[in-house]
Amino acid sequence: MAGEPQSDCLFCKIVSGEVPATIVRESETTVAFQDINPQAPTHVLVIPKAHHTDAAALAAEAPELAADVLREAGEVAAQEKADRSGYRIVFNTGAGAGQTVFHAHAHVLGGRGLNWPPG
Ligand code: IU
Repeated sequence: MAGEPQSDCLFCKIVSGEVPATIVRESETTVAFQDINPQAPTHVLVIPKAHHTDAAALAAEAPELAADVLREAGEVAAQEKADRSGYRIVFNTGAGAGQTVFHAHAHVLGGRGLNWPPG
C-alpha cells in the first residue's frame, strides 16, 4: 500500500537504518543522504520516509509530503552552500528517464556548472 515500507526497497532500508548511508539532514518526514555515486561536488538525495514509487505518485498520494521533500531539498542546497552558484533538483521518473530506485527521491546537484539540456 502507498506509504508503507517495502521489504525489497533499498531506500526504505536506509530509512530504517538497515542499510547505512551518510545522512546530512533529517526531518520528521524526510531523510537526506550523500549519493554513493556523486555526479557533482554536491549530490544529495532527499527522500520521504514513507514509501512512494516516484515523484508523481508522491505528489498524488501525499502532497504535503511532496512539499516537505522540496523544502528539504532547498535546505540541503543552502546547508551544502550549493545555493551560492545555483543548483538543480531532479526527480528521475520512470526507467526511461534513468530512475533506478523506485522510492521517490530528489537529487540535489550543485557545486559546479550544470549544462542544459541534461543528457
Ligand atoms: P535514480 O534517479 O533512481 O537513478 O537515482 C538513484 C540514485 O541512488 C543514484 O544516483 C545512485 O547513485 C544512488 N544510490 C545510492 O545513493 N545508494 C545506493 O546504495 C544505491 C544507489 I544501489
